[in-house]
Amino acid sequence: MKSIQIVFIGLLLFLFSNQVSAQKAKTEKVTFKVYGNCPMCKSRMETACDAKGIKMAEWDVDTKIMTVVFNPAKITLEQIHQLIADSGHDTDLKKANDAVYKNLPDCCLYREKPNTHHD
Ligand SMILES: [Cu+2]
Repeated sequence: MKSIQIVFIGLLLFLFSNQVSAQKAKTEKVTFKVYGNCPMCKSRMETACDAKGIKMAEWDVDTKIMTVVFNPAKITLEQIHQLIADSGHDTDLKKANDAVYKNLPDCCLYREKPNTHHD
């Protein structure tokens, strides 16, 4: 009886691990440019990416490159660009709304002062 249970548990684990790898295969990794200045910008745009379908979002302050791992079945790349633009940051695809942009802290105004924090 015990051996049947072990075989059964083994089978469950096998099915489960297959499912996990199937989910992993569904994600896509992209990199694109997002304009911003500082760690505050980084946290703002990464928080904006805290959405369904986005597994990971990381922005590099120096290169201005955003790396996103997402599930295309749940969210489109265009929607991701829109989320970031909605937080006040221009991407190479979507421009942030001027009103939202103007509400950013002074040091984050990357359009007029792209070199804040680098002086
Ligand atoms: Cu900033």
